[in-house]
Amino acid sequence: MTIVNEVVRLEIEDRIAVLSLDHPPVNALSRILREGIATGLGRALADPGVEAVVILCEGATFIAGADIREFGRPIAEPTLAALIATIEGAGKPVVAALHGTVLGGGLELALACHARIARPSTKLGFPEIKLGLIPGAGGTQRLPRLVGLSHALDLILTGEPIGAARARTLGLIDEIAYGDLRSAATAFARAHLEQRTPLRRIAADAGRLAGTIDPADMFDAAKMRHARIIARNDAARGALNALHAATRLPFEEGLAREREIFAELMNGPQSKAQRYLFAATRAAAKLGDLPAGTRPKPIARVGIVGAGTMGRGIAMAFLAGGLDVTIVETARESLGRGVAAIRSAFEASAAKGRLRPEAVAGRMARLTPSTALSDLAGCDLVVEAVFETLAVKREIFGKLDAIVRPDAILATNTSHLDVNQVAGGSKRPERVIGLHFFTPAHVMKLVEVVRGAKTTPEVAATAMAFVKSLGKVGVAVGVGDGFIGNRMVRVRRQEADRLVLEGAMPWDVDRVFTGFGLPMGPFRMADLAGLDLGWSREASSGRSLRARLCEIGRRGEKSKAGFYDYDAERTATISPVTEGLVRELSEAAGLQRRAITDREILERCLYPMINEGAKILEERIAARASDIDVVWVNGYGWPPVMGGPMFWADANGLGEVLEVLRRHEPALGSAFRPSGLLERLVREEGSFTGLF
Ligand code: 3H9
Repeated sequence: MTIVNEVVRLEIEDRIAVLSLDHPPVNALSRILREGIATGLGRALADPGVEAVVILCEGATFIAGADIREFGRPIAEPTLAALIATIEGAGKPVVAALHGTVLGGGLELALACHARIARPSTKLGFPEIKLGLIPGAGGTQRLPRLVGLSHALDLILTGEPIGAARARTLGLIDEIAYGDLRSAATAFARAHLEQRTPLRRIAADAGRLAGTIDPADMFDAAKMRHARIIARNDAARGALNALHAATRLPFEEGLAREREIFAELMNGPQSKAQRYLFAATRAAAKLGDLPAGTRPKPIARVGIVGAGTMGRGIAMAFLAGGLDVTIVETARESLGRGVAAIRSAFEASAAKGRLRPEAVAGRMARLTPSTALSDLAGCDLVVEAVFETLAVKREIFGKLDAIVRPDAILATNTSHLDVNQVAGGSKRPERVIGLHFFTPAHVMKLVEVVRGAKTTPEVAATAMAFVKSLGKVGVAVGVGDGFIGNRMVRVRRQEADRLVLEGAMPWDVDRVFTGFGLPMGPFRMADLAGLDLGWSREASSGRSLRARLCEIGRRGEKSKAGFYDYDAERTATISPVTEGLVRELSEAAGLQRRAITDREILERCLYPMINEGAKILEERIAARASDIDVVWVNGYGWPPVMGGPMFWADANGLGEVLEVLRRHEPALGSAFRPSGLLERLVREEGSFTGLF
């Protein structure tokens, strides 16, 4: 065995050289790894005793891509492109032995090898689009040649990985290794030699592209299939162009076109935003203040109190995560309705092909419905998802104290109550935490993990790890009304409501937000969530537009009417009823309606929201500005290509944000009073995202 460098070893066994790469955590193609592979490969190819080479990785995965941390800086030699050309041009067979997540540049390197063999659990994909990029080391040119244009379009535009079985069907890999990967790969290489299989260089022939009858039709079909991804997405347009080049240019020219597009995207604003979010999401997952040695505890059995909308969604998220769930509801009928709703939601997913039909039964078998809190005795974690009434939540926690194990975690799903006060209902406030799921909880990725004053580091670490294990994005937040997301939304809503009274219509406000780049504006979003959230007929003020709409049965999209009217396809149209109510309310408030510019709408709704974000940072409700952005992207549909509100504010200039707030403060009041942090950052020419 020879050590090539710190991360690459070379072993030669009976004519086969095995290059093993060991560059934790994910074998990213940093300079040192590229160097090691180039040197090791050079030696193996020059050695007359070596007839074939196997490239494999130690650790959890084969190469998961280029090293993202090197992006935006000059790339040191050897470049990935050069390394890939050397591999493909080798005169001896090079076999890629794959496991884990073979992504981006890792898959590009594997495609340069002459054959690929993978463990059954391997996932393969081109996630570059999620970083605002396209595969930049030949992926857009080799993939369509290997698997055909249509599949290449799907893989590159969605960025979603596929499993080994599918990869084998598409021809992306040649073999699945059911036993030990290393032995299977060396045996595979040996068979290649014995059968004198010609070296397959994907670049050297048009492969499946040669059989493409009508590429234009395939592009049109892919544009329809992926219309939502392509809209306003520079990388998607870049991918289409690069794949177009693959269909009409010789390989080398296509490669040059790919390189050009990759470089443009890398320097563009969208990729910068998406790369920032990649790091932001991983930073959010880490609690910076844990004492050394704090370890998360495993969670296997979970309980939920409440089978209403939230309880059901949370139960579905837990069941999808493979957990045993006990759901408790006081009234038998409500419990039955909740369980039936869970089953039918899973069945609907199965009917759409998103879930295997047998998985529905499997998940339902892990659900235990009950009307007795005492059935939660064996749970590691219990989440209460009952009404937003402090006294009720405190009472439940008090009762749970006597039922669950002393080391179990009690979580509240409150969206705005003081978690410390909820925790006060329990004799073990140190084991209480907030888990604020977003509706629908089985779909939305975000969970705000609310650390109370007494929550122990171990409970916080366990909650964060647990949320990650569900495939969700956890962001730790401090106690404060509305935490991060709802607190900022409230400021926006207050201003949007005022604008509507003064002269704008709800659809004017929404149009400004969609024009800005968000998928929907505040009024459309409110219709989707339901206007009666937190409203009751008995307590209705009847004074706000929202209350008036609820009173006449316009409860949002679910009732086919809210701020907008909805047809059977849920298409929103302008509502004359809403318009009439708006005018009535303006008159009742003694306001002379006036024309309001789009600029004013944006300034008044967006800038105080950013100001609120700054206050959230000052109060340490959020640990980092990037946590706020992670909340907005994963919980409120802020497009990743725009980074998040705090990133946007930095990019747009904090000086301008401050100037706008100061200009509006005299007339509009406290939401526009600039936060001290914002003033300081402008003075010091700092930025939100540069703070921590
Ligand atoms: C590309 O390849 C471009 C090419 O086409 C062309 C080039 C010319 N680089 O996510 P985790 C770190 S673009 C550097 O928590 P998991 C990550 O920051 C790239 N670092 O683990 C974290 O570090 P830390 C295409 C990376 O098990 C640690 O690894 N590839 C990279 O949940 C663990 O990460 C991708 O986009 C990287 N490429 O998931 C793949 N990847 O502990 C991106 C990860 O210091 N990566 N790290 O915070 C992933 O999707 C997931 O990390 C993966 C593991 C599925 C691999």
